[in-house]
Amino acid sequence: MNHSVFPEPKFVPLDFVRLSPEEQLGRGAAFYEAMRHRRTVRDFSPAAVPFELLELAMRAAGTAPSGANMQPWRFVVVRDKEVKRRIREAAEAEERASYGGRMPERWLRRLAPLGTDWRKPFLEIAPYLIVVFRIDYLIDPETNGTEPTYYAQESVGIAVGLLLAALHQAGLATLTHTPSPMRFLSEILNRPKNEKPFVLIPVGYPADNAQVPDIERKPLAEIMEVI
Ligand code: IYR
Repeated sequence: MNHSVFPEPKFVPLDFVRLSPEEQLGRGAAFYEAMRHRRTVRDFSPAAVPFELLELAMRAAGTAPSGANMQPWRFVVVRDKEVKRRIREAAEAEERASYGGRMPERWLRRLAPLGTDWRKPFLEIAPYLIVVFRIDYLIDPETNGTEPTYYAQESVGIAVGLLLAALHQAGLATLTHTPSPMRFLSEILNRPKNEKPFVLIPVGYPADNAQVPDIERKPLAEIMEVI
């Protein structure tokens, strides 16, 4: 019996499909096989993408677990050419300062294998930019009082992982771009003050001649430990 002042929690039966061991292995392997081909892409084609694919991926991202189920994410999709142009301009201004001295040498050394620089043409070329915002607190419209969300950083990180996987499964290329600082995104996109820019994700098809850095993923033995 719940004697507290809170309402009783309501439960429903779990909707869970128990797979055969063969199905489990098959599906587990197929997902890994798909995901190991996912690459961060910086050479985009301007070719149009069905918007429905983005909607499906955002629905998938929205299934992520979150602290107290507060779902502290907002996905702002930019397709407007002029808004994309302004985002590119502002991002390149920040990146110029970052590459031109704000990032310490050891950071630049780490980035060297990726071949990145301050230029961000993909921000205008990719047909869509998904700008993910993290909601750090709620604002009561009546009282203007605030209430925190919980584990917002972790929750949004998980949602973005699902978003990237879903877009990849739908045959689209993505880039997790984090121009720093990202305040300009709040301004250009007119976001309320309780939303913080989290990551900027250009979405589209790769350019025909797209190249990616020749870098490796750590083997399982290096990322897993079983006690
Ligand atoms: N934000 C810059 C620099 C950059 C930083 C990291 I950490 C990367 O993995 C890649 C790039 C940029 O987007 O170029």
